Amino acid sequence: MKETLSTLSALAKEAIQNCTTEAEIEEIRVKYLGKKGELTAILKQMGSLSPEERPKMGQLVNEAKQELEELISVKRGELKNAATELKLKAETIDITMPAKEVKPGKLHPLNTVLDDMINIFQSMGFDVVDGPEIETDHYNFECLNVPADHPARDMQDTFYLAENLLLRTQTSAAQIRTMETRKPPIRVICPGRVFRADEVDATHSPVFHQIEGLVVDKGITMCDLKGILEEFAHEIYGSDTKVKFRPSFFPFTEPSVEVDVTCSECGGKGCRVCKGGGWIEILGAGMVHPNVLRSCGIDPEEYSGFAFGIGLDRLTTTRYKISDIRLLFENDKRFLDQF
Ligand code: 2U9
Repeated sequence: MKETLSTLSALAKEAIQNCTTEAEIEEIRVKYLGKKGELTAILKQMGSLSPEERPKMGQLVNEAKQELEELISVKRGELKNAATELKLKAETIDITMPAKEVKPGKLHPLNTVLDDMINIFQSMGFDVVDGPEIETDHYNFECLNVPADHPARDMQDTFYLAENLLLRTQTSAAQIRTMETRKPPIRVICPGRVFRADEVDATHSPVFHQIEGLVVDKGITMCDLKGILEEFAHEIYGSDTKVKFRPSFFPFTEPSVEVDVTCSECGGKGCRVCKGGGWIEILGAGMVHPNVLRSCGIDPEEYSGFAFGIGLDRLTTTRYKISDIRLLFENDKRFLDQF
C-alpha cells in the first residue's frame, strides 16, 4: 500500500507540474483527490490493515494528500495569473486609434414642428391637454354630433377594436373630456396620434398626427376664430402670408371653414407645390355645434366656442419639402440625419 501511495503521489506531482490550463488542474484534482479519486481509494482500503499499521498508513496518506492539495493550489494560482496576463496583453488599448464618432440624438421633424406649434398656441394662452388613443364610440363620434349613418363610422374608415371601442380618428374626444371636467373659459389644444383605415400612399398613412384646438367662453364669435387662426398662420408661414377662409362642412362645427394660405414656395403665383392654384390648405375649423356643447353639459344659449384641426404631418412635409409622408414613420436614420 505504501508503494502504491508513493507511485500515485509521484504520478500526481508530475501531472501537476506538466499541466497548462485551469481545466486540466481541476481534472487532476478530481482524479487523485476527488470522492472517487485514486488517493481517496487508498484511504478506503485501510480497513484491511492491522490495527498497528493503520495509524501510520493513515498519516502517510494524509500527508501525501496535503502535499498534493498545496501543489494544486499553487499551480492553480500560477495558471490563473498567466491567463490574466495573456488576456490583458490581448486587450491592450491603442490610445493612438481615432475615437468612434458619437452622434447625438436629434428631434424628429414632426416633434420640431409640434414644438413650434405648441409654443405659438401657449403664447396665446392655450393649455395643452392629452387623452387616450383608444376611445369609445360615445366620445369619438356621438358627443361630436357625428350621426350613426356617417361614413366615418364605417368599418372601412375606422379601426374598431370591439363593438364600442376604437382607435380615435381625431383628438376631439380629449377636448370633450376637458369640457366635461372644466368650466368655461376653456382654451386648450390637444396634439396626438390619430388613426384612420386609409389606403397607404405618399400623402396618406393610417397613423397620422393632429393638433386640435378648442375655445369656449361667453361671447366667442367667428371674429375670435379668424383672429387666432390668422395669427397662427402668420407665426408659422411669416407675416406676409395671406390667409383665406372658405366655407366648408363638419358635423361638429357650424358654420365650418377651411383655411388656406398663400403658397410659401411661389408666394401665391402658382407652382408645382400648390398645383398651380397659389394657395395651400392648412386646417379646418368652425364654431362648435350647439349639440356638441350640450352633450358636454354646456348651455349653448350661455356659451359659444370655436374649434380647429390641423394635420401635423402635412405641415411637416411641406415645411421640409418631404415628398412622401411614409418617410416620417420609417425611422430610417439616413432620412432623420438630414434634420
Ligand atoms: C370639439 C369640437 C369640434 C375640430 C375640427 C377640423 C375642423 C378639421 C382636419 C384637419 C386635418 C382633420 O387631420 S385632419 O385631416 N380637421 O378640419 N377639426 S374642426 O373640431 C372640434 C374639436 C373638438 C369638442
